[in-house]
Amino acid sequence: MIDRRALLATAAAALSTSAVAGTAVRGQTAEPSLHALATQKGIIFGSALPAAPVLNRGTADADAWLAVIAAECGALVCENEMKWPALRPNATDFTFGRADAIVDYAAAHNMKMRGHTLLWHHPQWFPDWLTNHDFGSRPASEAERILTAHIRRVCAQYPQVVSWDVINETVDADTGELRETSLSKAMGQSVLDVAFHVAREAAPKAQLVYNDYMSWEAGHERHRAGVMRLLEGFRARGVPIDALGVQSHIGSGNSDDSVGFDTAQETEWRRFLDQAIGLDLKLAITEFDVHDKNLPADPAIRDREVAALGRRYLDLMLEYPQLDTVMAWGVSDRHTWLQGRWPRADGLPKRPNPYDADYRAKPLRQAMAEAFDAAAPRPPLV
Ligand code: 9MR
Repeated sequence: MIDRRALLATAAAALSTSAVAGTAVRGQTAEPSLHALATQKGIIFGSALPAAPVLNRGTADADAWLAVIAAECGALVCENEMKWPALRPNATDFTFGRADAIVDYAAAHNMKMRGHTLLWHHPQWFPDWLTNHDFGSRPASEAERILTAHIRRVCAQYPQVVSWDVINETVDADTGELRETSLSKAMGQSVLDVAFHVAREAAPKAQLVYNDYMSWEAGHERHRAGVMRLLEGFRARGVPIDALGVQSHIGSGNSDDSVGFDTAQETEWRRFLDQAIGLDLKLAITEFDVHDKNLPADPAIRDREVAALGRRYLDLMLEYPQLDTVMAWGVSDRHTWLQGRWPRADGLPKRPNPYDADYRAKPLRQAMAEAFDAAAPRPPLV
């Protein structure tokens, strides 16, 4: 068992010349980590991480970033490095280096790994070669061969993964229909069932997850309905699926809609979650962050509102004893996908993560700690 406080103290000492790093790291030493608080309740807590900080160790930003990761997380998930465009330069080769770096870092720090994702079944996120692949005269068997080989090889490379996002985001959020890709055109939507069956064979001990971003917010009705149809179909066909991954990119949304966490929508959301657990599925929060796009400029107000929404959401989700995992989609506002998308009208940097851009803990970090502390214990995944 790694002593996280000692680790933080070492990191803080190593970084004492770094203006970026010092404060946040010191600020955490007296408190139990989010991982410790979550573990007490049988919950895995961790974060997405790209390879960059692991590969850039020795630079101030990478070391400060990893100090927070090492102090707070009991699990990691590669932000991008296990996706097809990262692993597959072409139809025959695999490039594991960047994902390996993250997995090795996790192992050295006694952290579990989640796997994201065996198939992001969305044409936008396919590598070009796969979209343009010539599936030949027997397209269904060629597509199945490529898919099966990919899943077997990747699962064999990472046997330590405790939970795989087998399929990511294949339900069109606007229509609720299944997305078409080069693979589904070649072999039909059986691509989804096959992926789960092969994942079960190749990773027999891992939790197998369908992961998507449907939420309680206005405009998500078709998305929720489409995901539920998919899950019901999986169950009816005997497809080996264990959990629904609820990404949980919550907050003021990707449009100008308000947060909309009102009673009627909350009722609908609970109904959706109840249906999922009624299918004997576990639940996982796989990509938590709290978008502050439409909140006022004042950072203190923003941080307070982000924390309040985060707390309310986590409390609701943690009411479900089936929820066994909470993964943050990044720990620091310095490195979040949301900085590059849907800019705020005032152009200010966003503040969606538990640590700020200088790696100082924010009210959201406290809200997460309190939510874990308030949660009922549950049977751990592993
Ligand atoms: O955060 C990820 C970003 O760096 C990538 O550019 C993007 C495309 O690969 O994916 C982002 O992560 C997404 C995740 O893989 C699936 N759910 C939505 C996440 C945010 O877009």
